[in-house]
Amino acid sequence: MQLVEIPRVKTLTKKDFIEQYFKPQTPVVIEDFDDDWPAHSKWNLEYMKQMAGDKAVPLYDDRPVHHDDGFNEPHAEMKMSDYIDLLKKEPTKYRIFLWNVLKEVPVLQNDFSIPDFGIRILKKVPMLFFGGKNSHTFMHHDIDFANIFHFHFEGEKKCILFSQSENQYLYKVPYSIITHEGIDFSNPDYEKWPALQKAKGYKTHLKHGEVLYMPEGYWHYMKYLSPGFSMSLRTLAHNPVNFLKAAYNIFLMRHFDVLMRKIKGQKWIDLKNQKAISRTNGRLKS
Ligand SMILES: O=C(O)CCC(=O)C(=O)O
Repeated sequence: MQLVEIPRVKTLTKKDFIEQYFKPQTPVVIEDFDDDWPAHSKWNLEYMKQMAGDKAVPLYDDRPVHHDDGFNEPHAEMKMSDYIDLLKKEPTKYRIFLWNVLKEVPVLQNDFSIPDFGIRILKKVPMLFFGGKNSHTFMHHDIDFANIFHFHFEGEKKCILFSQSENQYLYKVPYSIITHEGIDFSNPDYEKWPALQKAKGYKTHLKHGEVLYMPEGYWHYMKYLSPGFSMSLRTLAHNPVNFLKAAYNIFLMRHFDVLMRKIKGQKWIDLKNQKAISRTNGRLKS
């Protein structure tokens, strides 16, 4: 993989964000964006335990997709206070993925405001993500091709991004939004996944108080180097083609995939994984 560092700025005006990053659809890290938010000084794992300790939270680990699973179905559940104790005690693969702060703990909204980057951010879906040391997400892109502003709190997280232009090298699994789950993007085996050598992408380490802008449909792999959490704010896809792809994913693709899992069982998952390999390696040869 040919990865360059994501550009970093201390602060960014609305005009510069639109001209230099949103229009060309290029990622950027803003280092000091949330300094004015109460969240900047308050949000850490202990505070989350105090504010949301009693909530039952859905957890995901890194097991491969199984045909019995629904689309993006959690693998376990725990009380938030127990989960945070676990994060602090030892490395764990369990992550919280897409947890709506507004719905679950509305009072946390007092700690941040919806920023004005010059594009309309959806107010109702501020999503939280948590992870233990060394836990990681699969490489995926968001189903809705959103522009994402990803604010990180406590700990450090490694992020690898690719734009949709790199799809041909990424072993994308058909009828899904993930790449082949066998790939370790932190240390890829190029003998097994030769096309990855051609993929051009971005990398960064995100720290407390930094915000990563991920343009529409960007693939992202996140590895928690220490326990921490992040909040993603999102917009609708602005590019009409991406908007249509989002509608197709949400209204057709995911339902078709769930139906095929029911009809064909594990064979469907295995077939999709084989196709991810044969299509990508086939294109590499031709
Ligand atoms: O950092 C994570 O745990 C996942 C983040 C993510 O997938 C997102 O913001 O869309």
